[in-house]
Amino acid sequence: MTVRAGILGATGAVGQRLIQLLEPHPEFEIAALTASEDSAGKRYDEAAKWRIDVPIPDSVAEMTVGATTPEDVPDDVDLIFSSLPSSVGEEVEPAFCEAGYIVSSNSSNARADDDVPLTIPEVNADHIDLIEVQRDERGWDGALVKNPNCSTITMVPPLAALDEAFGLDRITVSTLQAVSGAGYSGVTSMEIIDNAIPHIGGEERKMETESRKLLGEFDGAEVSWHGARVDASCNRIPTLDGHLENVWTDTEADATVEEAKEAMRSYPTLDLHSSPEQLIHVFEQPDRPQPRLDRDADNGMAIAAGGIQETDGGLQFNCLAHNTLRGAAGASVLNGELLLERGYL
Ligand code: 2RA
Repeated sequence: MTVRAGILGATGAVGQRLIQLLEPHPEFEIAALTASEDSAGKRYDEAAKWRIDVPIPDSVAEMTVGATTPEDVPDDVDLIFSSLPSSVGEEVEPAFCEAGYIVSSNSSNARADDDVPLTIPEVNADHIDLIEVQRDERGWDGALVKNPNCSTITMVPPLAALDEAFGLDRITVSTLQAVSGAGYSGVTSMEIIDNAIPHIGGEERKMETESRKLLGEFDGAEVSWHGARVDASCNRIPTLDGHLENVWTDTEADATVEEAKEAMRSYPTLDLHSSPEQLIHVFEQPDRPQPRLDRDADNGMAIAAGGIQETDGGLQFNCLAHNTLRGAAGASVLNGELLLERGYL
């Protein structure tokens, strides 16, 4: 089955990354692009005035952009990818679900809702079946599925590996986040060169709550959030792409560095590196394979972990991921693959 995909917010940084990942993808074809009212009716290459350094094929550049309403998206679109500002998403995404569309969303609204699947396929794929609860409660023919914040995605797979092996009592994280996480306003703010900004609005609470939902247990009816205490501090630094994070965990069981390495080494999509910054260059390879759920593929969508050390309470490690390729856009595409794999498309 080829999934006909629509992209809401197609002209933004994440929208452009979605085009980059979906256009060559064997299971998806881009069938609709939407953006602001001002852009509606224009060719994509006219509407997308501000461009990040990703290839936009002619077939997409020539497409006409619609307005971000269900009326402007063809009925035969099977899956909507959304990367809208949360203030827009909280209005628009339910309208698409009521109209019968399934939405794989990177927008931060509704991630904590009890009936909304918040998924990283390698970590908690079974949570996707919350869709059934959502449809019963909301009467939608469509469905809303969320991926977490890109900074959350970077740390949760390595944390899941340690949680499975040792149990986690407490998680503390300090992030060093690239400016591309802030989209247009971020990338143009490279004036922060030789500076660091010790706060990213709302980011800390997103990481603290989303990680507990992702690491929680799903019994078929509801998710019991993980009981670990999570504290986050988020910093913006002058790099273009790639979130680097320092994580401390208090483990329930004693854990050695070697045991932690083994737990991470065998966890899907984790690349264990002695120094995680090596990985960022993998994402920039022009011939990098597309994101796939295939655990064994060297798909370049891995999350680097490394620098594991023992601490008084447990372990400390570093992790790094490309925030718009493995985070944002890639996370939404991997959830699209999960929806397809589980028969929801
Ligand atoms: C950021 N994680 O980096 C947030 C949203 N992309 O700004």
